[in-house]
This record gives sequence, structure tokens and C-alpha cells, in this order.
Amino acid sequence: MTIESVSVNVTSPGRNFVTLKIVTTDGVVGWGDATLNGRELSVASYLQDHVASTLVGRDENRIEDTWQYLYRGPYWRRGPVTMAAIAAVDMALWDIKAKKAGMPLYELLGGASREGLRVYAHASGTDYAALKDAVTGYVEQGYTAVRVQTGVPGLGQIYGVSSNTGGKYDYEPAKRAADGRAAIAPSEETWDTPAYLAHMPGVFASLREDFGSGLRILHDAHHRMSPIEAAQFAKDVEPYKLFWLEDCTPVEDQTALRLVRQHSTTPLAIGEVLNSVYDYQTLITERLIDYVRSSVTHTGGVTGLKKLLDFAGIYGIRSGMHGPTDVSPVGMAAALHLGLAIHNFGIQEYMPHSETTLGVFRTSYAFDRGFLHPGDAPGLGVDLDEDAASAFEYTKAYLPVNRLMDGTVHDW
Ligand code: GCO
Ligand code: MG
Repeated sequence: MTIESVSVNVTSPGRNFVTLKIVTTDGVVGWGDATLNGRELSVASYLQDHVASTLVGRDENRIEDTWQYLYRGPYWRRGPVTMAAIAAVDMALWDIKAKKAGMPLYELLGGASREGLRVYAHASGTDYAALKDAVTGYVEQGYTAVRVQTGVPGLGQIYGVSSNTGGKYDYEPAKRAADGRAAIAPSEETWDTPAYLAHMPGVFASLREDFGSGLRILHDAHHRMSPIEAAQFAKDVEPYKLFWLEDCTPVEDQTALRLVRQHSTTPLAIGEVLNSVYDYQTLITERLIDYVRSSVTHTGGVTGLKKLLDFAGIYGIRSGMHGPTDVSPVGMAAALHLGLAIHNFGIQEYMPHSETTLGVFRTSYAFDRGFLHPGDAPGLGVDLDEDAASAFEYTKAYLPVNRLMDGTVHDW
């Protein structure tokens, strides 16, 4: 059998998603996630205009060969657009292979290595009282790990904090205009690292007082510190035993982490914007990180991320796959199958999709008291309802841009 058709679906049930559909000559359908938040149409075009016709007539069983064909074949390689496009094809082919085998994908990847995947929730609050309420809510639902983000005195809306009290933080969609229509340009936020450095350690101290030592506490610094600031911060928060400190410095500078490591034993997670094993070469071989934050969607699919995680595993580094709502339910399912199968699973980020999104993507993964399981439906276990999706037109949206108090552009 061969690949008969390849098509790209762009839909916006609450936020934008790009989904690849591959159909084989014997009628099996595979789905792949190609969503790149705020740059969705570039991946859609990459797939539609440059990849789709090259796949028709190929043997759908040859997943590794197809991966290499798409990675090495076009000469230009790596980067978020290319690797998200490759990821979508790879996921769809694994979906097809597992459906034909009549098995959930994790069985083809070696079978389950655990009963379920520990996940972490997103708690935020503009002040400590609101943050504490949010954390309490998650603990009551059975979560054992919570990412905490809070407002910084003197700053307005910042990354990771819900602007409406009691509301869920969901930077999804990347901002549209206030009336819900297409954005024309990104919104802007203001940032001040000294204010953040002064404020955060006290927040962690209060959380430990209120929730004890058992709760896994995570925090995302979102690339905003310099190497020496990150070293100071990681050292200052050491007493509060974070599960991880994420993206403490701008991620492309791998050797920056040497300085942080020299000064602190706070575990480090990095890499949601990286997309190939080569982006991690120094980080892994020098043991500069503890968790790999890459998602299946942005790292060349199951094939690409498995290569990376197997390499990381040799150095005792574990997975912490990216899972905000900009990873679609298809990408989330792929993460869950891979996470269930590998030995060096660490933790899975979980930001549940909205009811609107889940009305379009039908999922079979399930949450139970702090753990997710991909389910046992053959394949990935997610279907896109194309009729339902057609009601939601793509709406241009942007992630915000960050500036320092004096107007200098800074990492968001
Ligand atoms: C995370 C991330 C996200 C990103 C988002 C950008 O740790 O989940 O930092 O919140 O900001 O994926 O599109
Ligand atoms: Mg992050």
C-alpha cells in the first residue's frame, strides 16, 4: 500500500491549529500536529506547497526513511518550521502504522514502562493569595506537581500569569485583537528582572510553608535572565527545592548553563523552542540540564524526539515534554504514547484544551488524579472532526513582545 493523499487542515476552535491528514490507498487515515504558535501558516505552506506531493505514492510503512528523506533531502534543515512539518508527517505515519497493527502507538514503541504519566498543572495568580488559591485547586484535583507563576509588584501583565483573577492562564490563542478578530501586531508587555529576582524567592518560601515539602513545584523563567542573574536566582531558590527551573536563560546559548550549574543544584529544564538533537549536544554531553522540554510537535515527531530522548537517557537526563494548548490534542497524544514507552520519562506538562477545541479533536487520553494515560485505541487515539473544524476559521494571532522599563526589547 502507499500514501494516496496528503492534506493540511487549518482550524481555530478557540485557538489556531494546523493538522496534517495522510490517507493510504487502503483507506487508513493518519493525523499529525503541525501547530507553531503565532507562525501557523508558515508550516501549513511548508507542508502543502513543498512536502505533500513528494509523499504521494510512497510506502507509508517506511517511517525512518521518510524522516531522513524530509530531514536530509531538502538540503535546508532544522528550525521550528521545518521540524514541525516533519513532525506532522512522522506522527501521521506512526498513527497509520499503529492503526494497521491494531495497537495503541505506545505498544509499537516498546510497550508501557509505567502505569501512567505524572503531569504538572499551571497555577498562576497576580498576587500570592490568588496563586495559593490556584495551587490549592490543583492539589484538590489530585495533581502532585504544579508550575507556579505570579505577578511581580510594579509590573503589569507578564508571561505565565492570568490577568483575570481566578481565571485560568492560557496564552492561547496567542493574542487576537480584543474583539476576538485577527490581530494586526503583537501586544507588548513590560519586564524588569531585578524586581522579579527580588520577589520570587519569597513566593517559593510561602508555597513551601503552605503546601509542605511533598508538592513538586516547577517554575518557568521564560528565557528572561542573563547567565549571572540565572546563577544567582537558581542559588537563591535552592532552599525551596524546586522540581525544576525552566528556561532560566535564552535557550540558544547552550554554554550559558555552565555558569548556572557551577553555582547551584536547582534542577534545570530547557528546550521547548529547540528542535533537534544537535541543539542539545552541549547541554546533554556536559550534563548542563536535567529535563528536555522539547515536544513531539516541534522536534521532528516521535522519530525525532525519540532519538533525542534516547541520547539524553544515556546521560541520566529525563523528559519533560512541552504541553501547553499550542500543542494540539494530536501532538499531546503523541507525547503521551512516547512518554509511556520510554524509560527516561520525567514529567509531562498538561494544560487541558478548551471544550471548544475538544469538540473538534476527539481524544481518548484520560486524566486521573494527577496522571495521564494515552488510552488503548489503535494509533494515536485522536481524530479530527473536519466538519466541526470547518466552522472555525483561522484567525491571525501573535505571542506578545517584551520590553524592559526603558523600552529595550527583551526576551518574552
Ligand atoms: C510552557 C511554555 C508556553 C509557551 C508557549 C508559546 O512552558 O508551556 O513556555 O507557555 O509560552 O508554548 O507558544
Ligand atoms: Mg516554558
